[in-house]
Amino acid sequence: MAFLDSLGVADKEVYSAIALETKRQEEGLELIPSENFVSRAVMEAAGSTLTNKYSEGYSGKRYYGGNKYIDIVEDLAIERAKKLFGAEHVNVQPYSGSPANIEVYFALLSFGGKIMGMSLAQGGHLTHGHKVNFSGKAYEIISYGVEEKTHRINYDEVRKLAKEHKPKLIVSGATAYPREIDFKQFAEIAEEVGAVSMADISHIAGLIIGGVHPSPFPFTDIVTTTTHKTLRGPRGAMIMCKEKFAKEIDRAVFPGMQGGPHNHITAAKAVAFGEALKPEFKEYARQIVKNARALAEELMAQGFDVVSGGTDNHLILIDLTNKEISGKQAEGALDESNITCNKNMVPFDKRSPFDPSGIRLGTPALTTRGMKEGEMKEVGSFIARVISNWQDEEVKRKVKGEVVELTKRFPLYPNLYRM
Ligand code: DSN
Repeated sequence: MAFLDSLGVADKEVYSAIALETKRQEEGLELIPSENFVSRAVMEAAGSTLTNKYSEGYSGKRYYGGNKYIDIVEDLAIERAKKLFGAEHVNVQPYSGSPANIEVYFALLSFGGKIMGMSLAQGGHLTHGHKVNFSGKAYEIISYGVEEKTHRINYDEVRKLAKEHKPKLIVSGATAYPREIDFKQFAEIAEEVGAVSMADISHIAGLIIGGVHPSPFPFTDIVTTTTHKTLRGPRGAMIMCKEKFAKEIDRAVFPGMQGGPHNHITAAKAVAFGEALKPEFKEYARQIVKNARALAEELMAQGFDVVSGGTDNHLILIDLTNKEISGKQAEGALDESNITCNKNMVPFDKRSPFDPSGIRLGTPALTTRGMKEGEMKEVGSFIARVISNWQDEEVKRKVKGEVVELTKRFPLYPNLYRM
């Protein structure tokens, strides 16, 4: 070979950044609800020779030769995804969640067509129609949110809005909604107004597999999900749909929007789906929810205002308005103590998205490390100590030490990327 095939020898600069990031992950408490830690097997597939191959098209119908093994991998990913969710048709090629959503819109609507989705400011996603996103620029958007009093979706309001505006597509799903989503009601509302129903289950896909969140199947027409959140696979996405939408969806993905599929990632998706089919994954999903509940309870006991008064899923949204700290300041202070979360808007936030009133926390990653309710109590008290003393360097340093000690009891990637 013309190059040295060990990264540590071939490129010390990149290797050292990866090693430092690995150490950061090992020695920190990862509480961003959309993040997780993949297995070594998933990582190995993602770092495989499949990155070398072009495969535009679909299994058995490719635009390049030499795809017989790529077909095996893509077929495996599709079959496993179908089994996991009970989906009729699956496209595993979407590069990530945002392209997947845009591909669905591209498949179903002409530009200017009407889409109804949850507003980002109240828990939705940029691609559900935000004005700075392609979805908000290319389509007419009708946004729904949550009720001011309960911070929950009011399905009567959603129905009223749908009847008034008659969208062509109704999108359900969220990135900062700690409560159960009633996908069945969404599908019924869509049917009542003659719209197609779409559920973006990116955040909760793993919980659905584990039976701890209601599934959008079989009633929802189209379901998108990323594969790297609670599903614990590689960074990527897929689109699942009823057979009658299969042709349009596949054509929107390729040649409509994308080029060659990322075959190494397809392989990693197949491996992750194989893991998610095992009974242990259901246990993992159940523990995510138990941990989120335990963390929410501890935080409420410590005087935090938890949006909607708790959680049904993997995610907790804290409104810091009653504390002397903004979301951005809280994110920064926690980071100094090796606790990673993200600042987030809370419903009806009076502050800006760049420095909102809240932070968003989640338990998928810590649960992967093996932490349980007892550790969540500790984590809640770390968060409380840092936020109550966020300008006190000594407290932040002390908590950081305790965080590192806790993480040592839950090793993540032993012997991987050492300096
Ligand atoms: N970035 C994802 C999240 O954190 O929820 C959504 O795309």
